Amino acid sequence: MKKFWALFFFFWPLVAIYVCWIARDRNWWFPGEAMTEMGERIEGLFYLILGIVTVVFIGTQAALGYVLWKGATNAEDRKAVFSHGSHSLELIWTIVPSFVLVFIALYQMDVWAEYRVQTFYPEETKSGSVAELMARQFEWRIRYPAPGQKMTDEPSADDLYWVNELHVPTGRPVKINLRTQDVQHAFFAPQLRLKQDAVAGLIIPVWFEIPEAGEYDIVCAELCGWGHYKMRAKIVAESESSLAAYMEKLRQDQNEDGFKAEEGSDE
Ligand SMILES: [Cu+2]
Repeated sequence: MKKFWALFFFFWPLVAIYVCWIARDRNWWFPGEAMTEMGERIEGLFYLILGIVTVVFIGTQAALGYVLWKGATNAEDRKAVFSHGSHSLELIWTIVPSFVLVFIALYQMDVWAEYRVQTFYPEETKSGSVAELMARQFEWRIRYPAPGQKMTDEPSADDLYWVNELHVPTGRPVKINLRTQDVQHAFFAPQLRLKQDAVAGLIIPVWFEIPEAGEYDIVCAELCGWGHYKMRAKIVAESESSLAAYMEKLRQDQNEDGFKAEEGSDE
C-alpha cells in the first residue's frame, strides 16, 4: 500500500508537466500569437521564467519522488534517522535561487523600462495621448480629443465619447490615459500581452503599437464587482484615413440634434 501512495503522489507532477507541455500548442498560455513587438518580448520573458521554473519543478519533484519511494520500500524494522539538516545543502539552495532571481531582474530591465517607465516610452508617444480610457463598473468609457486638438486631463466641450470600443491608428506607437471612475480595474489586452491596473486618483499612461489593422480584445483583469465578467471591450486598429473618417462620423453623430431641414425646402 505504501508503494501505491508513493506512486500516486508521484503521478500528479507528471500530469502537471504533461499539461504544461501540450499547453503551448493549444493556446492555453496565450490566446494565439502576440500581435505586437512588445508583446513578443513579454512572451519571451514569460517562456524564460517558465523554463527556469520547469527545471526547478522537475528537480524538486524527482527528489521528492525518490524520498517517497525510499520511504515506501524501507524495511519495517529500520529506525528513522534524525537529521539536523545539511549546512552546505542549505547554502546551495539559498545562493543558487538568489543568482537566478538577480539574473531575471537584470535580464528583464530593458523590456520593463520600455513597457512602463515614461522616459523610455517611444518618442512618438511624447506629444500626447490619443484617448482616455475610463474604467467604471462595468464598462470602458472612451474620450477622444476633437480632431486636431490635444488630449487634456480635464474634459473639454468638444471631446468625443464612445463606450467599449477604442479606435487607434496602426503602424505607430500610441499612448492612452488609463483611469478609473470608481474601484480598481485592470486594463488587459491579451493579444498585445498588455496589462495595467487602473487606480483611483491616478492617470496612468499606457502605450502600444499595433502593426496590423484588426480588432483586439480588452478585458478587465481585476475582480471589480458583480459585473466584472462582462467588462469586455475591443481595440479597433485601423489606418490613419479610416480612423479620421471614424472620428468625423463620431463628431457628426454627437452633434446631431435629431432635427433635419427637409431637402429642397427653403426653410
Ligand atoms: Cu473592472
